[in-house]
Amino acid sequence: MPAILNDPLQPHSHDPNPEPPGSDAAFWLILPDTTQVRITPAQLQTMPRCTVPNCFIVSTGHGTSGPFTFDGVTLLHLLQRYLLPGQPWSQVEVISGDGFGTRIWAAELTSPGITRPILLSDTVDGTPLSREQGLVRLIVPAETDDALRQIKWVRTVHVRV
Ligand SMILES: Nc1nc2c(c(=O)[nH]1)N[C@H]1C(S)=C(S)[C@@H](COP(=O)(O)O)O[C@H]1N2
Ligand SMILES: [Mo]
Repeated sequence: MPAILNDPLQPHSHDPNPEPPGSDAAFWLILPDTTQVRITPAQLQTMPRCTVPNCFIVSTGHGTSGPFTFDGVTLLHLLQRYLLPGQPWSQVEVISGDGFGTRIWAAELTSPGITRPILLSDTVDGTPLSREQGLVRLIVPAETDDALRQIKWVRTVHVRV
């Protein structure tokens, strides 16, 4: 019987998947005009880096882990690097290789005074993230409820008008 999937972008109870969906950690940035850019972990390392300390992965199932210091590239930087100046966008859908995801609104990236920005992370506590740990992992520092936005194995970052 085929599985019926929930909308992965709405918060819902979820048993975390421990198993990476394949070994390729590259992801696709999809721009509003449907241009697709493939971004590898090696390319992320050449971009301006950001460190966010005191992050927690709060699992309702297997408890809280952390604090972690995550390192990576801010999602805002990635967008600014590839979007044309003035190109409109309102939200970003971040989806993993195992079909999990979250929707990020522009205000979460661009509001003034953000000190703990949303990251595409490849490093935890100074050590490269393993594929099992989620490489490349979206880290949403402001989410401290249920880890539903801490997306492991990012495969597509879809910027929408
Ligand atoms: N790609 C992906 N990311 C995911 C999940 C998942 O199943 N797939 N589960 C989420 C949930 S419910 C939890 S509790 C955490 C678990 O993170 P951990 O494996 O680092 O403890 O990952 C989150 N991110
Ligand atoms: Mo969870």
